[in-house]
Amino acid sequence: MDKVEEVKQNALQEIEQANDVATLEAIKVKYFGKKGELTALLKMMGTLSAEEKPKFGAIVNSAKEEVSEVLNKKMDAFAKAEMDKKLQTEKIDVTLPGSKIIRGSKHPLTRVIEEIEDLFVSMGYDVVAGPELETDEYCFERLNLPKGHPARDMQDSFYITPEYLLRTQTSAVQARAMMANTEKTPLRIIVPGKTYRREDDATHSHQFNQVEGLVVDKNISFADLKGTLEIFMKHMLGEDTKLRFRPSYFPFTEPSYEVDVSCFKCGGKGCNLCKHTGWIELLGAGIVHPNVLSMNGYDPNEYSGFAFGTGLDRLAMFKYGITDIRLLYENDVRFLKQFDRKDD
Ligand code: FA5
Repeated sequence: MDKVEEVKQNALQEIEQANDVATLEAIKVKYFGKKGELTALLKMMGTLSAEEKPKFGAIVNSAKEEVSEVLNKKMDAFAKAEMDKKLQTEKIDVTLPGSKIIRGSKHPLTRVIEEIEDLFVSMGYDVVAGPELETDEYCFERLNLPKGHPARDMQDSFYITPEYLLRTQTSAVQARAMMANTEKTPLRIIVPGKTYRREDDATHSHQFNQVEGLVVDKNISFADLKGTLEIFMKHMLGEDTKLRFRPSYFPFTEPSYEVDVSCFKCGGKGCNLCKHTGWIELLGAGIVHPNVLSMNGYDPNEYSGFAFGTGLDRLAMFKYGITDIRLLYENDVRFLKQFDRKDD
């Protein structure tokens, strides 16, 4: 019993004098390890009589508990002191300026889309989206292009099933927007988005972008279409831009037009950009066909509308002097860097 008390006192004294965690760890091994002094005392039990054993066991265990409690308390105190020291010395000044991240630049298509959206939103239009995987019904049938119509050949398409295809034109959203507008409030929308056709060369890509415009209300006329497209093109290509409307054919508009803009490189005199004609073809447009109105929930005797659609890639190419459409889709940073602007 005296031996137990002696070992305990020694241990407590050593703990008291310890100045760091390492010393405490050593004390732990010295007393509680496999060959530790308190462990050794328990092993002595084998030499005792049956009556002495429980008494002695209780005394050793209580000594162990006391030493272990004092030891753990001191360990915790050291750990806390260390953490406090760390917090003091490793303070972070969140007000210091951060390290600079090299900025990317906006894709030329994104620039063109944003510019168009800003303009049309300022004129009271909504920007609307539709599915890229579209049904034959919305992409063609509801636009006055029934199955087997010869004008379907004008757009070489990617069909997934006989009923689903990758949309060939944002015009598909015309029908969706008209069907959704059950209250027949004035409809003024633009639809920028991806479109897909089976074509690939310097001016045609299998994936490209269009922006559709649609206005349906009472008393909408060709004058509204002409005025809107003039504002649109002058905003994008410069105030001196002139427009030329040529009769054309689209199944969903009647009358239909191809709209050319005066060449902004030569001002209409003729150059290699406009193939010496002075004009560049940029839009398809027209007055919404009465069949399209009635197929999508509108009475053509009461309502009228205009629609237009343009290739955004082509617009971006002309605006920025890009010669190959494929550059827009290759994600080459050397190409994209050329459109870096500090004012974004
Ligand atoms: C249309 O797609 C009609 N939906 C436009 C329209 C809307 C007419 C509303 C009337 C009323 P078109 O097939 O011409 O029309 O295509 C329009 C524009 O998309 C083209 O002038 C061209 O700039 C662009 N485009 C067409 N195919 C490709 C292609 N493979 N790659 C890049 N641009 C293309």
